[in-house]
Amino acid sequence: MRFLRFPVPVVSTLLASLALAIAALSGGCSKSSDPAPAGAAPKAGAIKIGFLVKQPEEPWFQLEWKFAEQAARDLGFTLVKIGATDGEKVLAAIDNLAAGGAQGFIICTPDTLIGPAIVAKARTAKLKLIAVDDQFIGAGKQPMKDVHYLGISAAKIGEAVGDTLAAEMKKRGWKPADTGVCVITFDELATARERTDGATRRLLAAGLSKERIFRAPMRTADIPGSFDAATTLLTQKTEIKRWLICGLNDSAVLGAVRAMEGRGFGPDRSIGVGINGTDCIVELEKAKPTAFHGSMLLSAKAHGYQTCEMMYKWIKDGVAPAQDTRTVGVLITRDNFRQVLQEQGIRE
Ligand code: FCA
Repeated sequence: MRFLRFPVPVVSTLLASLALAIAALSGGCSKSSDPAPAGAAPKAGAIKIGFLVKQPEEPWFQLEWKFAEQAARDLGFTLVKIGATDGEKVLAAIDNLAAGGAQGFIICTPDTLIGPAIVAKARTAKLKLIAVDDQFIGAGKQPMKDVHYLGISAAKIGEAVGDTLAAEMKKRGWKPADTGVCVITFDELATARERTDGATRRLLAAGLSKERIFRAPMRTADIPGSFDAATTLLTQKTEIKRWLICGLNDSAVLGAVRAMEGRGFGPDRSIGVGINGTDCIVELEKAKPTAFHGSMLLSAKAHGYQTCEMMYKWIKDGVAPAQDTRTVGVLITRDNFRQVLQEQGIRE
């Protein structure tokens, strides 16, 4: 396993200005970076790489694409961005990529259990494949370690969330006995489970009792899914006076923060720490602090740019990438987010 350092600063435009290119290939895949003149067919032998994401509307994935576009410009390949929100779209997109002359693709799959089907299709189509963010699950529910993968060190990042929540609880003088933990879970996704398990482990170590750690499963991994999960929990646990909130990513925590606000738990009585650092910028920019204390900022550049670079070298020079690469996160809060996001090339 290889660990990456945090990425070097790069110049970039605002997140908000990112164009959403969610196009099925048949409906016109966005060719974001083509060194050939507009309308011209790619030169014979030109490199074309697909980048498929499961939730194209989320800032995290838009940012991955943005860094992928940067790689396409720097290295001179054609990037095909595809929003693949379900298994059928993924399989159709692979066919279309092959028909369109691509040599490989990078994918954050909408369903990790279709990993074997993706591998089989890629093999038939002679396309190279790198899984990003969400690792494929194969036989016996085990991760498919034979598929090249770049993802986060999920357990460690989850543990850092737990440590941050525990430290904030202490700073405010809250006693573990008065405090409950709202763990917004999405156990069907391994990287999500590892994150929330990591946070839970550290909160237990900090003195929170098992009886006060409540798991609230999301039906969908987005803000409405988390809002509903937290609302159900709050309806049941009316005796809890203060809450700590963790989840798979920023959206999971934001949904719970909104649900808490609706029931009178503002920043004086709840604390949330997210993961991604890219989907909470508007929240941190709010003039008045909310319960969303901060987030573990991940390296969108490694996930977007570096996966493309790996794929490009694999296609061009036959150099296969590392089998398993894990990236780290750094805590951003209202105090430092502007500076850190600028350093990481996410904001100007
Ligand atoms: C998963 C999550 C994303 C992001 C990524 C690294 O795919 O759904 O929000 O955290 O891992």
